[in-house]
Parts: sequence; C-alpha cells; structure tokens
Amino acid sequence: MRIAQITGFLGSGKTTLLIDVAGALSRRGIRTAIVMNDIGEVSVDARVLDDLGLEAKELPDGCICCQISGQLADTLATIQEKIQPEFVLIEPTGVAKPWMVKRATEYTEGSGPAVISHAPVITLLDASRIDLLLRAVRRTVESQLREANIIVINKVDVADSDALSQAHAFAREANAHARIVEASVLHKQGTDALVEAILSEQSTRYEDHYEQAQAKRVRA
Ligand SMILES: Nc1nc2c(ncn2[C@@H]2O[C@H](COP(=O)(O)OP(=O)(O)O)[C@@H](O)[C@H]2O)c(=O)[nH]1
Ligand SMILES: [Mg+2]
Repeated sequence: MRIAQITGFLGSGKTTLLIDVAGALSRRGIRTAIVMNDIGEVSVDARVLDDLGLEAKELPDGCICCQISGQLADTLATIQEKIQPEFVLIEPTGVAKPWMVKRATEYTEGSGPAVISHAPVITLLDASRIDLLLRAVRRTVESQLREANIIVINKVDVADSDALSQAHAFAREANAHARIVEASVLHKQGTDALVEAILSEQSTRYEDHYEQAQAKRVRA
C-alpha cells in the first residue's frame, strides 16, 4: 500500500484537501482508505457524506474512514486485511513529524503481507494566518515544512500579498528542496496537481533515510 501523508498545523486545510483527494482517487477506481489522527474543524464523516454522497463508514468503493488515537501500524494491518487498499491517505495530528509517521507505517510490514511505499509528503501552510503561526508555533511548523516534499501555501483566496510573500519566504527558508505551490483547497484550486503528484511520485522510506544517515555518520 502506498501512504500519502497530508500534514500541516491545525486549521491549515488538511481534512479539506484529504477529502478532495479521496474523492479524486475513488473516481479513478483506486481503492483508498483514510486514516485520521486529528479532530479538527471539518469532520471527515460529515463532509465525506456530503461531498461524495456516501452513506456509511465503509464506503462502496472501498474507502474507509477511521479515527485513531494510537497504533497506526495495527490500524494499517487491519485495513490491509479488510480491503487491501492501493492508497492510504493519512492526516496526522497537527504536530506530528512526517518521518515518525513513515516509520510507524513501515512497522506494518512486520505483521503481515503489506508492503509500504510513500507518496510525496504534502505539508500545508495557512498563508492567511502566517503572522500568528510565525509568532506562536514557528518551530513546529518549521519542522513540518522541513520534512515536506511538496509545500502547499494554502488559502490564497483570503491571504494578502504580504502574507503570501511571507509564507513563501518562510517555506523556502525551512526547506530548500521542496516544491512550493499555491492553492486554495477549499475552492479546489491547485488540487489536481497534488492528486497527480500523489499518484505518480514517491518519497523515501524512513528505513532508507535512516540507513543513509547512519552511513554518512560512519563515513564522517
Ligand atoms: N478561505 C479558505 N478556507 C479554507 C481553505 N482550506 C481550508 N479552509 C478552511 O479552514 C478551516 C480548517 O480546515 P480543515 O480542513 O479542517 O483543516 P485541518 O485542521 O488542517 O484539517 C475550515 O474552516 C476550512 O473550510 C482555503 O483554501 N481557503
Ligand atoms: Mg483536520
């Protein structure tokens, strides 16, 4: 199963984007599961029902939604057993570290036939609240941006140009390599490219990343 993490601070638009991506994948006939570890403003159940016209938690096209607080690996093993999804979209808590989530998902391989790979890590940055984020939770947001493959500067519909340039500068400073894109996920602007990236690109496994870091340390 391929894991697609949608990260970012609370309120950045993760659930909104996740529901959109889930819809796009299921329309393409791709078996998709959703794992949320976050209770935010937008509830996935209500929104999934509204937006996709679905009635139950276990969705007809094989998309399931579950809210977990603990064992991600166990949850994935259960999901694997039940529906063998091609993609699992994960919304971690607003303070989770993407590499730690990767590691947790790779534990799943210890308890069954699932083989884990990773789509690009997508990190959302709420441009409309960039001032507040920089003042109040700068380090948390910075560490999420640092681990992103794609940084989405979100809510461009309600952010002024100063806020946008501040968001761009902060994102680039935190992460020299990530692709930085603008979006308004609420209005589905910029989301097609994200769906495409999730479908066609991969990111490093925690295990490989860890081994490379160890090898560097030995050589140094
Ligand atoms: N104006 C605007 N609001 C957005 C956008 N994306 C998300 N929101 C709103 O921001 C709030 C938080 O979104 P949510 O998806 O719950 O964020 P999460 O906490 O990261 O999961 C909700 O009220 C969304 O409707 C956007 O692109 N533009
Ligand atoms: Mg949420």
